[in-house]
Amino acid sequence: MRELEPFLIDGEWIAPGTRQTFPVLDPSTGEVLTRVAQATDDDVHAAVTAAATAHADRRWSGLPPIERTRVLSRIADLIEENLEELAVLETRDNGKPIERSRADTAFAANDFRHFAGAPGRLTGTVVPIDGGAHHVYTVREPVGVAALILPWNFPIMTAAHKLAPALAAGCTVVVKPAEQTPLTMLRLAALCAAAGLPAGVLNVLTGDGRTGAALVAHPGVAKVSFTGSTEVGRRVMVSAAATTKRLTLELGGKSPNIVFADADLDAATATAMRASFGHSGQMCTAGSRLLVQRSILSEMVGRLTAATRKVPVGNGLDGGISVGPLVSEEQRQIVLSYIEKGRAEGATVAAGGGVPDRPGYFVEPTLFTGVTNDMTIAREEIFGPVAGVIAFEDEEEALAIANDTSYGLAAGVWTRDLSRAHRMAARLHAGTVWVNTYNVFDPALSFGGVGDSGVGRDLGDEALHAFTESKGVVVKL
Ligand code: TXE
Repeated sequence: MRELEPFLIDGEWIAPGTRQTFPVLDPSTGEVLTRVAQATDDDVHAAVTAAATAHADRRWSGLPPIERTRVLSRIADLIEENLEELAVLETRDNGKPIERSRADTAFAANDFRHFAGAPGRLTGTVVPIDGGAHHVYTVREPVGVAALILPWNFPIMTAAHKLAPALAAGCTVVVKPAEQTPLTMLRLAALCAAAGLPAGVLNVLTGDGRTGAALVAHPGVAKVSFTGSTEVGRRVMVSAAATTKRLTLELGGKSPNIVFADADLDAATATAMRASFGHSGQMCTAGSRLLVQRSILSEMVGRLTAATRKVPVGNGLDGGISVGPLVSEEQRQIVLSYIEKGRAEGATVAAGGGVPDRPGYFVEPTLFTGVTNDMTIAREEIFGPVAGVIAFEDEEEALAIANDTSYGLAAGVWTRDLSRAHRMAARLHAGTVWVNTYNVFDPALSFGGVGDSGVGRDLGDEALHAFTESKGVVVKL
């Protein structure tokens, strides 16, 4: 790795030069991997101008759809050919277990593979308005310059979730990866160029929230797709309103994972470990509220406690690890303060609750019992390996507790009763409901939330269409 990583504007890799730089750390060790620049307002302007020029020149949208399909497919090929290198880079940058990074990178390739098929499918309609006096049709056009602002928890995957449909729709883009994890996005940009993406179509700026805010405020940006905290998402909405930008916001969650007494308890327990502690709980869909029917409460608490104690913790590159470090010391302090709040508000630590004796930003997988839905740990997104068991009597109470949140990203339901599964799926306020499983995603399935969990959807046709505008054409015959 170089000592300083450049960023990309209009096909040129720009060295940090005299700009302020900041370190990119390995969360497993605290070691400095490299440094990147804090892109300035001038850089933001240059990147947006490059993207706007590429858009105006129709450098990308003007290619035959089959050519765009070819480039997007080639990006998918190159991600797969470089999968191991990208996965190791992701784990070093973010800390996540290497198997997780491999899976995320493979998913990123699939995003491009899936959306590679889209350019030729972006068809309009013919609208029969008045019995033939006019010929009326609609076309789908790219929105223009899209700003893609990424989080640190799934760096390469979120990049692909947004970039693949944006490019498939014919947009040009400026991407700002999270300041904690810029490395795989920079590598992906090099692969996109190698795949034949014309200069200026994809620009990448490193920097923190100031760079993100400058991008959102820039009048040359037509659409913002943001994944991050609800608080910043709201600020993005306010700023974007000034120039009527289109928005997709994928924000936080406090998802319920509901276990009924008739469920397969082995599967429910094993999956609850992944849902709550996978990626150290740094998932917007984390099943951090474990709702358990009272008739099986003591049995499930026994199973969950034993399973939580066995979750393997360690350096993500070692393999076989479920819980790696948190992304930063700051994030660890936030998580530890939530554990303290849980104790102070009367919940019981059944497993974990502390910090393993090793370097890096680790927190033990922590299971609280005796949690009620009004406690802070049941209301606020923790973004750490912390889950709380909440008891319920019956279906109605499970629904009332599950829906008593300002969020609405995802929910899990565990039951062998098919009717109950569908009743619950219909009444849960969530963008995704998983029945007898959790965290199953696909590029074809749209993903996003209701309420404080966001606006619009990543993935699926909905993401593709959200990077387009529909135009009606009316021709008098
Ligand atoms: O998020 P931020 P942070 C949640 C999670 C986490 C908390 C804080 O609970 O603990 O958010 O994480 C850029 N205008 N999620 O501080 O600040 C920023 O540089 C434009 C949930 O990392 O929202 C980064 O690229 N952009 C989540 C991105 O926004 C701004 C994933 C996210 O950072 C900006 C991440 C501004 N004013 C965190 N300020 C999920 N949905 O999965 C910052 N950014």
